[in-house]
Amino acid sequence: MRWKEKLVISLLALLVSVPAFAVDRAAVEKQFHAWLENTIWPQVEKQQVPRAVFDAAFKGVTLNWKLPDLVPPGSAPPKERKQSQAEFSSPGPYFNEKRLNDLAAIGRRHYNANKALLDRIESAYGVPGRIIIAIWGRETGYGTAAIPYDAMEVLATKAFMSTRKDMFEGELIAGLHILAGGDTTPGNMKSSWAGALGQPQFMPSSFLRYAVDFDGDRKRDIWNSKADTFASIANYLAQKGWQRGRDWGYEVTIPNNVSCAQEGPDLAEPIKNWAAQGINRISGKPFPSHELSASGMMLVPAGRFGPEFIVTPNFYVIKEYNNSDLYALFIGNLADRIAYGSGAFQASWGNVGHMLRSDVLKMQQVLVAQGHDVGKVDGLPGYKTRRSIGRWQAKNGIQPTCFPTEKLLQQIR
Ligand SMILES: [Ca+2]
Repeated sequence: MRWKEKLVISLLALLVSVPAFAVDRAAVEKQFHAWLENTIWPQVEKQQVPRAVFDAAFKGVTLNWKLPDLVPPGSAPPKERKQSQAEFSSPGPYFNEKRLNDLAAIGRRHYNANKALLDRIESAYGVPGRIIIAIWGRETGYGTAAIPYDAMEVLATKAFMSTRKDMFEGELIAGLHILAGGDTTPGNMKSSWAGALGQPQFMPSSFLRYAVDFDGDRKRDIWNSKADTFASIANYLAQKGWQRGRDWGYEVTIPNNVSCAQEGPDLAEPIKNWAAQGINRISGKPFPSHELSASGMMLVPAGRFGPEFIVTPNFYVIKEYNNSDLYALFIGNLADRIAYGSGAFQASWGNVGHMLRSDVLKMQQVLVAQGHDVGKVDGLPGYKTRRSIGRWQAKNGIQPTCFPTEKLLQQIR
């Protein structure tokens, strides 16, 4: 949940979501309040949410017409933007060096200043402080990002009239349970424009499941308490399966004669098996001995054109926070900078990307017709597409590169 990107997306969405005709806002506002009373209240009443909590939650709440993706009653849902003409973005720009460097400098100060607290949290949940601080930095700029919205206003508006009403109705009801539990008050329950709460940016349903009180005041305060924020992030990752004592992954070099088509979470091998193929850490250090018998997976987000990794299952746990390989790599890289003073990935991101998704889609269709599993046929080169490309290349006597390029588009037809 990247607040800066979200801001950009929300601005873009604002441009496209303005209904083509005038909506009678006063009438819609009336419908909204009737809907709260007739649709939401009966549900939460059955779930033992007190009436006083319900009333306090919606006191003074009105629809927020400035939110993106709104579909007021009586208006047509926004047309889906056509994706096929879009380019998929190349991974390089995601790792803006200045941004990462700045984030790391500030993160290191927080890491050192909170070392004792982070150590206690690691011993309770098994998640290292460097990972917690990196996620906190990425999500809300170490708690400095504005989280300006009243959560109930956002959740209620989106549950009443947005493109994802059903999901938000569940989150609205979860929000009422948070208030009923007494962790915070309506005035303090702040969210992003998308309803993500507090410094860890939890949706309300995640808050109910994963937020914890770590400073002992019996309130899970992810808005104001650092201890609660850090421990809640750690508990989230722990519940998602974080393996204590293991790192997230390592940048490596893969020898030319070793195929990149061995990528993917479903092709895990003990790390010593990867090392036996000649795959070594790019830093020149050996893999830590306690990792050698544990499982690792090859990850090549830009095929042979960019940095190469052996990641651990913890990499995929970070993806539970935000389902993107690049997000998880960003967190891992930032965490390493914070704790070890390291820098950018050593290999450079090649100048790849710049292809139309429709062209990648064509390649995927040919590969599927030839019996390959490319995952979702969506014009995006995920790991199954990348490794199918590598297998196709090997079969056709071409050195596998495992990434779509213009040249390959001419070859795979
Ligand atoms: Ca607390």
